[in-house]
Amino acid sequence: MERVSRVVCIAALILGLAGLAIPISMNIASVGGRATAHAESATAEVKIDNFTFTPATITVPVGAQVTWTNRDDIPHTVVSDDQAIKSKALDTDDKFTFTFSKTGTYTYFCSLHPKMKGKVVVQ
Ligand SMILES: [Cu+2]
Repeated sequence: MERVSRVVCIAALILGLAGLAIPISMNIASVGGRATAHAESATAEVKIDNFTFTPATITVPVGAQVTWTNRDDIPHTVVSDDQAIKSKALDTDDKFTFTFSKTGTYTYFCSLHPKMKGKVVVQ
């Protein structure tokens, strides 16, 4: 009898450990998926650094929020070619967020440095 209960106890311990391990590994998997699948998530980030939008072209689903962050020491803006998107001058570490609710290709530039260009493709 004692032997049986010890086996049961060990089995319960193993199941318990497995039960703990499964949620942990699932969490790691979902975090990894979120980090790599930018195009499938509802938000996207564009950095402005060294007079460059990075990435220059991003593809996002309808309804996605795109946030631009100015990492440069000088101000920049985000202005779409049709002026529908228009940020104020962004100082260092300022952010600008726009929600894209319609499909299409949105080309934009910095109104202070018109050679700076970028593109958002909304699918
Ligand atoms: Cu600029």
